[in-house]
Amino acid sequence: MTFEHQQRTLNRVLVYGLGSSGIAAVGLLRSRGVAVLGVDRRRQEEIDLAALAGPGGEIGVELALGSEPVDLPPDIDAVVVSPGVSLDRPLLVDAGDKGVPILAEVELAFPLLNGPVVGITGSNGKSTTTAMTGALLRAAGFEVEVCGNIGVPLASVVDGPGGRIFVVELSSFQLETVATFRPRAAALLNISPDHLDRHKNMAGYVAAKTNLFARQAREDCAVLNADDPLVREVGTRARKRFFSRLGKVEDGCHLDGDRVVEIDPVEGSTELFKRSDVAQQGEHNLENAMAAALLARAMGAAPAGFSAALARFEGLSHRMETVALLDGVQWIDDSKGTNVSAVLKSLGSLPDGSVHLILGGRGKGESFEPLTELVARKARRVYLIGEASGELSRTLDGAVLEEVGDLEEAVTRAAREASDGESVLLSPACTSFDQYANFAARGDHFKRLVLALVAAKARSSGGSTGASDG
Ligand code: UMA
Repeated sequence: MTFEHQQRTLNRVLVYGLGSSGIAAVGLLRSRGVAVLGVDRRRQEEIDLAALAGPGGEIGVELALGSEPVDLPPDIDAVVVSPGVSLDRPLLVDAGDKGVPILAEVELAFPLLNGPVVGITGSNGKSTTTAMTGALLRAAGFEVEVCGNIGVPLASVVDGPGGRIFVVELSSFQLETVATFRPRAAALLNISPDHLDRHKNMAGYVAAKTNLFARQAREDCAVLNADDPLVREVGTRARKRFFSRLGKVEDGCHLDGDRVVEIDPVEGSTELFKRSDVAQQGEHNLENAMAAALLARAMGAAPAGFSAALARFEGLSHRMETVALLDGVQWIDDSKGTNVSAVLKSLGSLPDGSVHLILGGRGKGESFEPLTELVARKARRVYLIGEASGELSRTLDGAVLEEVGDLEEAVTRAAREASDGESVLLSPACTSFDQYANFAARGDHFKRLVLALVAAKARSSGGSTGASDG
């Protein structure tokens, strides 16, 4: 069987990285009869071989594990690269030199989709907006696949009934290597420094993000944040629709008192929902809801069900998620707060002088300087963990800092220090990769530690804890 993909015949493909994205790519390629060579720096015992197995339980894939080849092996027609693999890896440089195409997993999946695509990117809020867009479309009666960087690889949902809308969260890593990916509607929520260790500088990062719009045509829709100067100026052939929390727009949506109103140059104005319908706290969640509503409108959704869907929307794990209220202290998991601007938002939503903040992990090459003033104002104490502790400690003068090493110690110290009416916030401004597999594993560990405190308290007080799970 031969497999035609973007006018190329693929007989043998190298899949680089065997995490969730790579495993989905392997499954898709194998189902199309393509021979696969799977490469990963991890050893065989660290790879989820069961997930890699085909329908009959057989692996059926050649594997090169435990180290990464420097040269591209012979007879490879394309390389599918996992988002976490940097394009400067020698094998990928060699593939580029030899003219062998390097495809993102989303690029592999895109031409095989049997429905239109909504693409969502931005430095912060993209998972929430992706889930919200899915909820609004479902409320309007559409079949939806919510997927991409949110945790469900696009390649894993290719095969399924027709008529689905694919609502895809896209990271800058995924967008670096797309060449034909063209969403019918796409949103850029905001841009602030992130992943600069990978993209080298802000220009590289912005170029990856805006690559989402590069192939859109006039009949497509680009949803842009009018309040973000970098986003406002994005160039695209698509119809630009803006959302604004702060001003008025001519095409898109803005606030009119409590009402979020859509403005269409032809159709006039329509109420989409009320600001008070948005169940999640914080101005950024209002922005996320505005973007989601414009995307859903672009796909033909009537706004009648938007208010109820936003009011029902539960929010995502590890994003300002209250884990427990213990002796009047609110324990909040914001493990997804992996950059400075995310922490500015999470910390900004809490009262001055009341926060025990857990910061640190692996830095991404961005300066922590913008945190200084807000941390000094909001945080009663800061507990520093992971590789970035030293840099954070040098930067955040003016705050009460403790270098505690890891999360377990941070939780122990915060439990001792925090008192009624205060909160303990894990919002680290860093990736988790120095100590965990990913932000979810870090957030889950935090939750386990907090729930152990709740259980210990219950034991010591004979059942009555004064605690509630959030
Ligand atoms: N690997 C190598 N060599 C390298 C780098 C990695 O062999 O140089 C291997 C690792 O050993 C590992 C595999 O590649 O086995 C990991 O691949 P990956 O890091 O791309 O992770 P996946 O499990 O495939 O998950 C990816 C996204 N991960 C990243 O972008 C880092 C997930 O986003 C996404 O949910 C998933 O695909 C499905 O689409 C996570 C993320 O942290 C949530 N994203 C970043 C963010 O949101 O900020 C961008």
